[in-house]
Amino acid sequence: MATPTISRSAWRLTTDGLVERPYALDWPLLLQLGERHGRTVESVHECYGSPLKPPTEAVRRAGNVDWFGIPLQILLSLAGPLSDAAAYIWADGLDSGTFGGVAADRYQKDLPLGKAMGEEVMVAWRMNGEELSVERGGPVRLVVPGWFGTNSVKWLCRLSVQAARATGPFTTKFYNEVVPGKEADGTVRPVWAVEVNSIICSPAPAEVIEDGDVEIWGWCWCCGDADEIAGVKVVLDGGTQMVNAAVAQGEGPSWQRWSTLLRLGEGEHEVYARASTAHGDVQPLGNRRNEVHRVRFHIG
Ligand SMILES: Nc1nc2c(c(=O)[nH]1)N[C@H]1C(S)=C(S)[C@@H](COP(=O)(O)O)O[C@H]1N2
Ligand SMILES: [Mo]
Repeated sequence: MATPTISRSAWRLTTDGLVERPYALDWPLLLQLGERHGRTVESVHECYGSPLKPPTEAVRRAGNVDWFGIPLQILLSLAGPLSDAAAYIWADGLDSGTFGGVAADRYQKDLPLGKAMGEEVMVAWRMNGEELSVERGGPVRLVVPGWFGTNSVKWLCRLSVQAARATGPFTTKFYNEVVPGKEADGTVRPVWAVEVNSIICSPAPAEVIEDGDVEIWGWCWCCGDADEIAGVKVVLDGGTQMVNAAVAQGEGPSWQRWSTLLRLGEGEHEVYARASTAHGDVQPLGNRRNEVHRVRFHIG
């Protein structure tokens, strides 16, 4: 909607809902907790794309980030035992305004308790070693590794333990999509776990390279939860060469580097990379937000 103006001295993070001891935390207290429980998580940060458009075009807005903060589960545990009815954590950001013709006084998302309790899910205030800027969600944001960026609520002001899904527009009207392959019966799911994906970093589009052995490389990732990258296939010129790239070990929810050497002759070439997971998910060849990335380049 719009970037809010937040004064650090007035900022509070409230934890309430189905808990024994609702409480509010200010900035100095958060820093104190950080000294005891602070940790760093390296994680892919990927935008799903506009929820006003169908997910049939590649987006490729992704990065890999070092986040510093404390696990969400610690903030929840400070509120005492959760009620048996607890099933979701609602997270509110302080931005308000209108999006897609709908007015909202908060940006509100939710996480099922199972994900929220994962040790990778953080309330973060540093990114890549620096204090979070206001554009990045400072003073404090939620970070949900393995899930699309939309779930990582910026300008966090409230965590609420609830029995049912959040009721605001960003969980009801926006950010729900038809499950790929279920178009016929229209089964819908929330935009939560990222889909298997990869990008080519080199060659760059339209790059001119000398002939010989050329390194093709990029990054690949998937949601990490209970799944992992099984491999990356590199396909040249519609299939004249097909090889399995070497995939470097990743750390937790971070992306992984893949690379291969191809011997290339003069002329125009097109290469794509196709990542797959241990669960058998594979990047679509087209017509989908995580479709394979194709790069055309020139040798000679
Ligand atoms: N409060 C709030 N948090 C938000 C959003 C927002 O509009 N308001 N946008 C989300 C979306 S869609 C994405 S992709 C990420 C972008 O985070 P970045 O700007 O740090 O890349 O923030 C998410 N968190
Ligand atoms: Mo996004």
